[in-house]
Amino acid sequence: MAAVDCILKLGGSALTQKNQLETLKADSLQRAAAIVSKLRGAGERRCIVVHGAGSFGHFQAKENDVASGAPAGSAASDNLRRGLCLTRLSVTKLNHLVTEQLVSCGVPAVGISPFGSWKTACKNVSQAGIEAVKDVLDAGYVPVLHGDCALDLEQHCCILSGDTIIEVLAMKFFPRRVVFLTDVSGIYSCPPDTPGAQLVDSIVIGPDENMEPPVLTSVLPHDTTGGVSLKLQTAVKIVSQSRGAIPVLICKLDSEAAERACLTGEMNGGEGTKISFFER
Ligand code: ATP
Ligand code: IP8
Repeated sequence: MAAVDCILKLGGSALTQKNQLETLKADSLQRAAAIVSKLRGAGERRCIVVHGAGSFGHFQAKENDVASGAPAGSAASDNLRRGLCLTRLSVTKLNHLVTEQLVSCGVPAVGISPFGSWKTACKNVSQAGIEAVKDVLDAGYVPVLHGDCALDLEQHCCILSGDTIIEVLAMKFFPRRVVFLTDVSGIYSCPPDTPGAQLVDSIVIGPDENMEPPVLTSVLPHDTTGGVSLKLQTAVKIVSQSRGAIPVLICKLDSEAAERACLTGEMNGGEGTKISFFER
């Protein structure tokens, strides 16, 4: 399979006001689309964009407990099915907005919803819709996936985070780098709104997937996929399973560092967090 240059996660917290139902940050979306356009202009033609849900999806999923699905062995209730439909309507609305902005910046972007081709068993990915992503890339388009609902073999359905999707894509496509663009400058020693929180420039993953330094995290009450801690878990897996061959960078979408991180994989101290593999 031909290599991919960059897998980019546009965080739901960066693209939307995560606390206000279906509220887009239009300026941030424009900035994100301009970055993808520059990546293509710089010759990085094989890139994959994945975006989170932010305030498009998490509220509906939380309200209807879509992440828990139905108890094993019992049928899904009408309420659960309706909740799944409402969640999907919301995330696909954001996917349309993101794809539309990319196309208007000259990027040949095509939205791909994971629902249907990605499946889970007890919330773990059991089937990934890789072929569709590969075909779209090979045909010269930029696939734009998103966190979504998934049908689950054990519990009817669950929520599949964009972060989990990225972990699977990274192992299949082996990109030169994975970049997470979010609403804060990177990973902090503790939640960024906590007194004394400090941006961590570098996190090193040891041979048994331990993280140095360790960090403390928090999550919004309506976030159905675990917030920044899932992002860290994804980053740890990508770096350790590739034994450092795929670097992971996390920085703020609304920053000068974001463009450079995506284009070159370089970031200066104080600009974000680079996650790399322990070397003896
Ligand atoms: P989505 O899942 O909707 O795509 P996202 O990927 O943009 O969202 P979140 O999961 O919302 O990102 O994580 C980012 C948020 O995590 C930030 O707004 C920040 O306040 C919070 N956070 C909590 N603890 C930390 C930490 N130690 N370092 C960095 N951010 C943290
Ligand atoms: O925001 C969540 O995806 P994420 C998807 O990438 C839904 O974690 C449907 C809430």
